[in-house]
Amino acid sequence: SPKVAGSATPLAAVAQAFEELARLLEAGSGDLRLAPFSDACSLVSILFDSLGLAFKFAEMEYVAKVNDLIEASKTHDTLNKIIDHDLENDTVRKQGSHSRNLRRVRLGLDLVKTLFEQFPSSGGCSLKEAASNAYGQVCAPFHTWAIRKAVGAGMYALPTREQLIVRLNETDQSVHKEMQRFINACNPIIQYIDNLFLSKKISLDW
Ligand code: 1PZ
Repeated sequence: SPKVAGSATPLAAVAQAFEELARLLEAGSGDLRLAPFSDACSLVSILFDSLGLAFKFAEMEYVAKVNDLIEASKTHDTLNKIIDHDLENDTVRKQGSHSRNLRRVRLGLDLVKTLFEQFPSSGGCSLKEAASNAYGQVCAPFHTWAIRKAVGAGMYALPTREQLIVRLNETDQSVHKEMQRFINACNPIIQYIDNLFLSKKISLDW
């Protein structure tokens, strides 16, 4: 698994990045900058390395969306501005637009957050069950039948809970602690993105 400078584990690095982002959000009086946001989202992909090859396509899909936002940050300063830009061009929901990719990346964050919230305790349900539930709750309503089928098949290739903890270089105790840090930091970010769309009269049913 990749080593991140200055952080003990991949999970701790991701948690720390989102804690810093949550602090920026708080300090920024309601305007979050796109560059630090997309950098933090980019870091989440190090968790894919622990999931195995079956989720390579999910990683590529997620990374493509994040990279589009990184690219957009060169011309648009804030999350707010990319949505305004797409509103002016009537491209908010258009495939490949920055706003649509922001919506997709937000779904990815919510998926990880929800899985962490439902991460089984030792002796609890399997990782496959927890991940299937989180996917079904968060992403499946917005994915096509073909994608849902592929994800369902991929679930069988997930590592066990114990294997995942070892691959993440965590322990039974530390894994829940780091996941909780991410959950706490990610909640206001997700809420902020939803409010951004809603404040511009854009629904979230897509
Ligand atoms: C630790 C997390 C384990 C959970 C494992 C569940 C994996 C979910 C796999 C999701 C596969 C998504 C495949 C592609 C979906 C695309 O159709 C959509 C629509 O794209 P568009 O039409 O706008 O071009 N793309 C997305 O929804 C992108 C978001 C994917 C979210 C998956 C990333 C989750 C991050 C996990 C990090 C470990």
